[in-house]
Amino acid sequence: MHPLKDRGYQHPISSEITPREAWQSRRQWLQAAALAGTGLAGWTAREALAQPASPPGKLPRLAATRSGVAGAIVMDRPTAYEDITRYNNFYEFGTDKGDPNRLAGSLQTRPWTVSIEGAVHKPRSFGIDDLLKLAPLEDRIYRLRCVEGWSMVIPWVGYSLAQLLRQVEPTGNAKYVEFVTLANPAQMPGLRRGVLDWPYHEGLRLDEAMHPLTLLAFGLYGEVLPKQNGAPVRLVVPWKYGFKSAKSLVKIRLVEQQPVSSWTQAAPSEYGFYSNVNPQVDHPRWSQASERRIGEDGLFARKRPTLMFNGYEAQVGSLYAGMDLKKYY
Ligand SMILES: Nc1nc2c(c(=O)[nH]1)N[C@H]1C(S)=C(S)[C@@H](COP(=O)(O)O)O[C@H]1N2
Ligand SMILES: [Mo]
Repeated sequence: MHPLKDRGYQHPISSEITPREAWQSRRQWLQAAALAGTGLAGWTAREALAQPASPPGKLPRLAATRSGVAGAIVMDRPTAYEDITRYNNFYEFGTDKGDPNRLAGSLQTRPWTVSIEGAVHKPRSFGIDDLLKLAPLEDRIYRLRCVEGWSMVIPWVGYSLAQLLRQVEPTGNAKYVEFVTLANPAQMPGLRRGVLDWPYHEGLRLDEAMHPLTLLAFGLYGEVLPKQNGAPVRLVVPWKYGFKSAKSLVKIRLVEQQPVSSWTQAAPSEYGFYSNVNPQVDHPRWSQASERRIGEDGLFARKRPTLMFNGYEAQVGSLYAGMDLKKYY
């Protein structure tokens, strides 16, 4: 049985509503649900009332079209904009969840360039406006599962990283991709603390980076990214723990050797290179079998089971065929 079905969740199937209908307004959501013929039978009153908040409309809008990528739209209810933008991990602005929302205003997101270098035939620097125009922007709704045990559902705007990587033509030596993010002490008060090795850096295997679900995100809820969520451009790798999804990217390097990421450097026995979401492989200090969905806490809080590869097993499972996922955590 589908793990969410038996807990009373009934959603219209993804082919019947568009991503923006999923969050644009309570009325649209109800209409979409009714059109899909499922009604609200399986929803508790609390779920029906706790509609996703729409974005405040203070940031520029980003036009996008529905994504055709398999798995790009999960039908879990999107987390409220307020929660997505006030409960963050962005250690460059401090380690408390509220710090990025409070302090990221100092981040200068323009002008902004992302340089792509290393094992590529056509190394290049892209200005943010060129990047935005490089491929059609798509609406995608992904689960995001933090290694700490909480999750959200975020309606992103962006396109597959593969579209960018193809432009620079990786050479035969490119086996991995390293991501480097901004480290500017004048703009980022959190850099004063040595909690991580700055700049924040992450890595993927080339085939993971080329997977269509791997997203270069420029926005959420139909608007440009709020600074605390990694403006002006970030990575989103939905089947991996959230720390793999590096914010505010400035450099992408194609390399031959497996990169060591900031979190692996800080605690190699706790945060491995792969960090695929896996309910069967516990963190050394806590279980990863279940998660708390942000916005669902409170009196009627219930934990959700964590899904293998965060629910994207059908799309990405083959990337890890034959691998011991306990060893390659
Ligand atoms: N540069 C940078 N990127 C980062 C982080 C960070 O501290 N710095 N935190 C990561 C972690 S642990 C998570 S869970 C996600 C959180 O993304 P969100 O705040 O947009 O939900 O961003 C990831 N990307
Ligand atoms: Mo995280």
